[in-house]
Amino acid sequence: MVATTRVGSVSTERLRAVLRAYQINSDITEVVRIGGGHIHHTWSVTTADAAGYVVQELNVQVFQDLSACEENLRRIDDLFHLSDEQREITIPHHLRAAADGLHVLLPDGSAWRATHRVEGSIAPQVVATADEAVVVARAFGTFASALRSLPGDPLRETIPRFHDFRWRVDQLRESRITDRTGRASGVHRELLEADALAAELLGPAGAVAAGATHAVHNDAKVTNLLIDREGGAARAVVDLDTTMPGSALVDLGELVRSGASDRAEDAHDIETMEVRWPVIHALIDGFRDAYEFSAAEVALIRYAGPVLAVENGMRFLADHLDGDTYFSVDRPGQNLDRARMQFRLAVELLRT
Ligand code: GN1
Ligand code: MG
Repeated sequence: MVATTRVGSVSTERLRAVLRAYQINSDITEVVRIGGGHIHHTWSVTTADAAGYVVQELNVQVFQDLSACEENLRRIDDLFHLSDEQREITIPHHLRAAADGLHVLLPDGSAWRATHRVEGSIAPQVVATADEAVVVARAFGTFASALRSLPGDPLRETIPRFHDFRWRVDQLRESRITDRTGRASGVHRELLEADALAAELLGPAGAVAAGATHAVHNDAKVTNLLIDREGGAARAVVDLDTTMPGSALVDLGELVRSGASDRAEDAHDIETMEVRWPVIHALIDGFRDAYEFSAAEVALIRYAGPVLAVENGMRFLADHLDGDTYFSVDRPGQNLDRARMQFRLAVELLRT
């Protein structure tokens, strides 16, 4: 058993308390921080009986309505795990705590969730090849397609106005005017770039997000898929808190903007960055293999990537101005780097 140590700002004592709430009393033998996500904090936890779990401390500033998340997750979980249909793609199995709840609250007020670990899987940070891109995009297309048959009422909105492009423009303007951290004068060029790109894409953005008839993932970045460590096959779609009514074009746009370059999302050296058109085409083809767009949607596919790049870029830039309160950062300027990368991507993607 490991003594009480701290791994990436969590103590094993807290993890033990979380697992106990799920009736798991076995000792913890290994804790590994899983990076990559900007919102929740995530650890891979192994217990003495060789079971593996993924334990997350939830960001309740971002997800303020945990009961909406809980209700949605339960229904998504049922769709993927209880229906008789054989599915090509799945999601991790959520652990159930007392009274069957998915979330647990510790006495300190923190909120947690745990799933069984998808053994033998990894979450690559970049898509390396066009073949990999097909696998990743087909998985998200399959996921969106499966959600078409979710019975009952629409899923609940877990974050209001999440893909409301115009509202994101307004939010950035507000952050610039408030200038809480005095950073606005240092990002004059980026603000002008955001204005120009947003003006160009306002119309297409409305069309891309419109027609939201069923639930989609809404955060379909390439890193939100687990693939098989050995064969590279898709294993499970993760990060399901934003799965709610939306547009499949938004999911495709997220895939394109997150898979278009071989650089990390916060790379410095973007001047020499080139978008990888074979990978982009593979992402589009892979998604369309599994998900049928209407003719009107097909006509908008070319805008999906640029719209989502600019939307994310505006959000990163606003957060930089606000003092990095939304997306987690490891260093100052990281959100600014992320914003620059997204604007650069949008320019490249619009060039054709
Ligand atoms: C966040 O949680 P994560 O890192 O998968 C964000 C997405 C952004 C993404 C940018 C709830 O996703 O909307 O596109 O960062 N999620 C939320 O990398 O805001
Ligand atoms: Mg994630």
